[in-house]
Amino acid sequence: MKVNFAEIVISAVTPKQYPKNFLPEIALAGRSNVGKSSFINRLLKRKNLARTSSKPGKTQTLNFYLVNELFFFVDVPGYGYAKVSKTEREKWGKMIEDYLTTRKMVKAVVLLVDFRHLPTSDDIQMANFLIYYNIPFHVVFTKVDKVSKSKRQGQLQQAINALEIRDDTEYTLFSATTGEGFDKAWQVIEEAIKK
Ligand SMILES: Nc1nc2c(ncn2[C@@H]2O[C@H](COP(=O)(O)OP(=O)(O)O)[C@@H](O)[C@H]2O)c(=O)[nH]1
Ligand SMILES: [Mg+2]
Repeated sequence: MKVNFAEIVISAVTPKQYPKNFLPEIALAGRSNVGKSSFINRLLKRKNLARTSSKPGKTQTLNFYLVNELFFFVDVPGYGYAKVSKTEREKWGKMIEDYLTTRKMVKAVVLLVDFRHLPTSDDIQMANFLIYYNIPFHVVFTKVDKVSKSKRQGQLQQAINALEIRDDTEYTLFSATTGEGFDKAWQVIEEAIKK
C-alpha cells in the first residue's frame, strides 16, 4: 500500500472517544517494548509518528492511527507492564478485552511477539484469548535482526509451540530495523481490511 496520509486521531482512554467514522481497524497487541510503535512507523514510513521508547511505556491508551482515510492501526499498548497497580492493570485489561471482543470494526489483530526470547506467559495468555474469542490474528515476530539466521528455524518452532497456536496460523518474521517482513506484513493487513 502506498501511504499518502497517516495521522494519530485519538489516544482514547474511554470507549466514548473511539472514532465514529467506522473504518476497518487493525489492532496491534503485544507486551510493552515488543516493537509496536516501531512496527507502525516502519509500515507507514514515518520516523516518529508512533512514539518509540527504550523504557516500557506506561501510557494506557488506545491509539488510533488513521491511514489513507482507509483504515486505522490501533496501538493497544501495555500488557506485561508490571509497574502499574493491580487495580490499574485490571481496569486496563478489561478495556482491551471489551475493545477486542465487541468492536465490530476490528478486522484482525496483529499479535507482536519478541523473537529474541520465548513467548512470555502474557503472550501465551493473549494468544489463548484471541483463539477463545475466535478473533482472527496474525503473529508478527519482532526484532528478528537480533537472531542469527541459523537459529531462526529452531526459535520459530519453539515459539509456535509455546504459543499453542495452530500450525497453520500465519506469522511474519519482522524487523523494524532492517525492514525484513515489510511486504508480508502489508499483504496480511491489506487482506484483512478487505474482509
Ligand atoms: N533491533 C531491533 N530493535 C527494535 C525493533 N523494533 C523495536 N526495537 C526497539 O525496541 C524498543 C521498543 O520499541 P517500541 O516500538 O517503542 O515498542 P512498543 O513499546 O511495543 O511500542 C526501542 O528501543 C526500539 O528501537 C527491531 O525490529 N529490531
Ligand atoms: Mg509504543
